[in-house]
Amino acid sequence: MICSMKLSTFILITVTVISIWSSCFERCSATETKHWRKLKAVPAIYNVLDYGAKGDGHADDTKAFDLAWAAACKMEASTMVVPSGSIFLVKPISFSGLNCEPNIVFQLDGKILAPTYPAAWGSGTLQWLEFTKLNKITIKGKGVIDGQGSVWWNDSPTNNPTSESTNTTSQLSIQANSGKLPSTKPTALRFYGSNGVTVTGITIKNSQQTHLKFDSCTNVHVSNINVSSPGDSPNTDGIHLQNSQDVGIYSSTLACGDDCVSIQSGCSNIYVDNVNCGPGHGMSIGSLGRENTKACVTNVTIRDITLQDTLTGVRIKTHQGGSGSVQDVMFSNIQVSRVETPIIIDQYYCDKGKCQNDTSAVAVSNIHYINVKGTYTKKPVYFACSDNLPCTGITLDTIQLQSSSSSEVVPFCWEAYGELKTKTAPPVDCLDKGNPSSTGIHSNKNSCS
Ligand SMILES: *[C@@H]1O[C@H](CO)[C@@H](O)[C@H](O)[C@H]1NC(C)=O
Ligand SMILES: *[C@@H]1O[C@H](CO)[C@@H](O)[C@H](O)[C@H]1NC(C)=O
Ligand SMILES: *[C@@H]1O[C@H](CO)[C@@H](O)[C@H](O)[C@H]1NC(C)=O
Ligand SMILES: CC(=O)N[C@H]1CO[C@H](CO)[C@@H](O)[C@@H]1O
Repeated sequence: MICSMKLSTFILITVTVISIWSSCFERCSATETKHWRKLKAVPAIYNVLDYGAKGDGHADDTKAFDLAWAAACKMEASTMVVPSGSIFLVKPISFSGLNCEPNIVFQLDGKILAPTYPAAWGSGTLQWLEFTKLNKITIKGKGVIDGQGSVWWNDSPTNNPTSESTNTTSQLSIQANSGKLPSTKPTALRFYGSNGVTVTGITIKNSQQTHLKFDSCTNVHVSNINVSSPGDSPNTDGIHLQNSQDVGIYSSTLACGDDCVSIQSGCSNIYVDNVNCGPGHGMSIGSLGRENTKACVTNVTIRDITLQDTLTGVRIKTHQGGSGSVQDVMFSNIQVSRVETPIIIDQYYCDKGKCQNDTSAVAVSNIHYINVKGTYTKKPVYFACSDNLPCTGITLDTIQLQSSSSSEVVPFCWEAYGELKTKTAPPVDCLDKGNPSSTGIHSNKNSCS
């Protein structure tokens, strides 16, 4: 009796709880569906053609891009569309994320062209297309960003129109009342202060200077992009990373006039996989420590890279007088063809005529080379480390480098400490075993933690 009463009470309570819960569930899901319908009713797609862009490659479409962005920015997970089949002439522009909703997609299937007439650039700007202060931003598509950089590449750029833009009546009329291009050459596409950045599929060509730059960004994913500019175009880095963490660069082709990938101060947890580089200056960490600055780079993996006809293969370059450190770097599966110097650490890097000698340096340690193969034209291995602060923890495993001419050259080492994990070809006998007796580390100056 007592027992069955308890049971019926239990059933009653259970039924009540279930009915309350399910009625709540119905109400909640109903509002959710309504909310979802409301979102769907306003298609969150913003095509620049609907905002007045002409897309004829001559008219200035900057305003239309500004308007389309302003609209897209207000809606979470919206898409701004730059459609295929059109060419958009766009002046320097900033897609700012201040007061924007997160998760915007910039669908680039058409072509964006940089103006070549000086008036478009004012007194100079650091970048042409800027995405800044965004939370989750994706640029994807089959489109092209063309910096038309050749007008900037001469030492004293004048307003001579490029061969690619001869019929630019509107451009020429503006040129008539303007002078030269500014001396500051812009980066074509720059991301600043953003988290969760994806760039995939697009082509960036003939940048005025660096093609793609990430500064102060976290969680960056770059894949299947194509960077293309001539081998003799000055300072046209492929991808430049600065003060950025957790960056992956995958399956891309980089042909340019400077470093294919350049990893600068403040970068950590960088992963580069399956990249083809050339022409260009190779894969670089640095230069670091310019003008006595402190630089910190840690945890970099660069793997499955092919390089052809480049200045270097994998390189670390630091200036005398700098401080900070480069630590925990792995270069693996690096295939070189006719590369001047495939493996290089240069702590005497100097990109002007003469640089001051100095005892302080950016410390370089735990640098691993695994499976580096192919042909070189100048020197197979070049380690020029600081007298005061030798390189430590260099390991070489499975290195097979042949001269592409008949004369083999011996590796060069200066104050470079580490070990050979396997026999190497050529033999790298010049590497000092173990650790230097005095490391010379100025603990505060070189500490990065
Ligand atoms: C990259 O783009 C350039 C210029 O548009 C083109 O010539 C080249 O074939 C492209 N490379 C790849 C791998 O798509
Ligand atoms: C080093 O970077 C990789 C990404 O390349 C990351 O997965 C790993 O967790 C990092 N290691 C440390 C110790 O932070
Ligand atoms: C720096 O030191 C090297 C080697 O001792 C020397 O040849 C060079 O002249 C010095 N450079 C300057 C600018 O003092
Ligand atoms: C031949 C040609 O394409 N001419 C065009 C050059 O640019 C002007 C200004 O945009 C156009 O009006 C012409 O049709």
